Amino acid sequence: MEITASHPLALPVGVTLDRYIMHRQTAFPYATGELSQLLRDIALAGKIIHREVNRAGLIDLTGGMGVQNVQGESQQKLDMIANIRFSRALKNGGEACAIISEEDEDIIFTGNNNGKYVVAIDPLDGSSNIDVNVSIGTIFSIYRRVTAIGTEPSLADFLQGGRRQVAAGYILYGSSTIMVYTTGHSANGFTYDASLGEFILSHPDIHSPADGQTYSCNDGNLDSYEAGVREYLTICRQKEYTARYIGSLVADFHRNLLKGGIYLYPPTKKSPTGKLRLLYEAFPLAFLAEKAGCLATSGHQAILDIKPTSLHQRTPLFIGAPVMVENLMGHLG
Ligand code: FBP
Repeated sequence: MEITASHPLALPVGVTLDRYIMHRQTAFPYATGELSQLLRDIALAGKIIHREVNRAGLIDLTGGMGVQNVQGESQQKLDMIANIRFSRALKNGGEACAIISEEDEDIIFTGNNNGKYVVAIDPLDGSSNIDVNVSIGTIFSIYRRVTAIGTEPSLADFLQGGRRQVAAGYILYGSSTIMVYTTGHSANGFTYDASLGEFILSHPDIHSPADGQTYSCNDGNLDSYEAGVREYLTICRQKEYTARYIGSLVADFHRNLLKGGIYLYPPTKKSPTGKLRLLYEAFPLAFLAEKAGCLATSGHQAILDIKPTSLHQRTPLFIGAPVMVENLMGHLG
């Protein structure tokens, strides 16, 4: 059998996440490899969750735990599994001195007080979709601590503000599993090849379209949206834009990032300050979005300029193609 240049066997395997991280690290002479290792620890936990999500129906990992998390939401079994897996990977990795998670009320101290970083994480986003085989994801945000290395980390390490993130991203468990992240320069996506056990660079240097024709919001909340949001959505419909709402923020965000679009979760009667959490949903996606040329706002200010005051505070979120977000802002007071 002749292996021509276009034959699949002739194609290079591609750039693995590990190799990409090492390559990027050489760009920073002062880099010590701790952030690189932390990203690897997150990727490792992502591979394990990929496996658990794929076989959830076979190993009784679907359904609720019968308990509520700090958000007052019923905790799904996979929420708990993902939370344990990420916490364990970060503890064993040794680079993170503390974690906050959507599933835990308080700061999780890893015991690695010599760790330079803290991590804010939504272990499994899109909980309402877990049992019905719809895409779900993990969202993470990393800060260099402000407290002294060797001491016990504190709240101050987590309330630094979105522009102080040193890395942020998500892992989407969808038709394929993809990890998309930034360390403050470009946004890159790595698709998981389970046969190799490797994340492979598949979406280098993502630049999102400046405009789009897709809007993502829970239409069921329409009546409780403020007038300006309803005005904007009416114009989207008049322009025959496409409504797409998966109900998993990571999945809706990923589609809009690649194809152009806007995701809206405005204040509602049920969630007057917005539903989404600032530290481990809005900040990381806003940090990534801005590196890909998108905008993210609360309706009053850029998400990354919000001064955080508590671990699980919520915010309205409008994020996506800059032209669409600016048009929306034109309708908000
Ligand atoms: P969690 O599942 O992590 O709590 O995230 C919140 C979320 O599920 C987002 O993923 C999603 O976009 C939104 O809430 C869906 O909310 P609603 O069901 O109110 O439309």
